[in-house]
Amino acid sequence: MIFEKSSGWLDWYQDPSKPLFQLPAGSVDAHCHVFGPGAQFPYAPERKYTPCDASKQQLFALRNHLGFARNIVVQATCHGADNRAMIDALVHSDGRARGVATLKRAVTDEELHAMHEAGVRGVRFNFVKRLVDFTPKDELMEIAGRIAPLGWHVVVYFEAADLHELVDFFTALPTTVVVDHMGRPDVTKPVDGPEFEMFVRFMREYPNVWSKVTCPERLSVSGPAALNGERHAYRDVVPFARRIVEAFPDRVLWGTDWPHPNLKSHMPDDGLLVDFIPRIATTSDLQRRLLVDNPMRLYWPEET
Ligand code: 0GY
Repeated sequence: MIFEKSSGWLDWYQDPSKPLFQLPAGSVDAHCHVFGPGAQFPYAPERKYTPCDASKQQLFALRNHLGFARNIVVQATCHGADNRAMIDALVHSDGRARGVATLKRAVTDEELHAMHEAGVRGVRFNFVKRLVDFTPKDELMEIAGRIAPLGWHVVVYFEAADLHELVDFFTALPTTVVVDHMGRPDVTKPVDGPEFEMFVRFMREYPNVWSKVTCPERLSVSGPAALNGERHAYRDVVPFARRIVEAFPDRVLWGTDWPHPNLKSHMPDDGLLVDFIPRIATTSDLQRRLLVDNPMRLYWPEET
């Protein structure tokens, strides 16, 4: 499938391959974004990067091409706390997308209820310094207290080195907490070394903590090169993701991260990313939980 390329895009992968792995029926791409289009939904003045436009129509075309049934559209930092592009995608998805917003404490109850109506089910707190300016933790805790009664959860994004400093805040949150990209482990370190062990212990000790086993393309040092001509890209990330999937099979999610903001080294082939899944979830039972049961329980609980 070739996406039609409009002017002004940077080069995200235009011709994703068809995955060899057949996704289970009802699979959810639980981490992806829409960007703009900037002419309709301007990027935030405080953004740290300006992305290529990546529209809802392109996201839905990719969903169908890869074989997903639904999407979770996560508000990206380049749109700040202006959630209109993300919400526009939800309301045009025929009920097949739900979302995660970025909020400021000034948000009104009416706005929260309108977002819920549109399909928002979570709020994202981003602690990655290259992406966002600092927000005081008391403001974040106040927001968490306001979204908890709606049944929403908190998605957190941070660097592995910052976990020890954030643990107390995360464990005080009154909701389910979903960690982006396994807390960004350094995959050149041992999978059973102290840094990743700390993340595993964090999940073990706090049963309300979930993890997205996402973004091998961001974490990998070995990169996308296929091994022996097979579709075995990002092999250095496999032991980390597999460990989390096997230890916490009911608290993991998977997503493409399309359109892969901010990647400098390469743009991944989303078909190759889908073929990463059976290497980290090695049985059909683990695959169904990762791709269907868990995201449905979190985002469409009324259907489970
Ligand atoms: C991701 C990762 C990144 C960017 C964002 O919201 C964002 O801008 O999340 C990143 O640069 O690591 O999950 O999309």
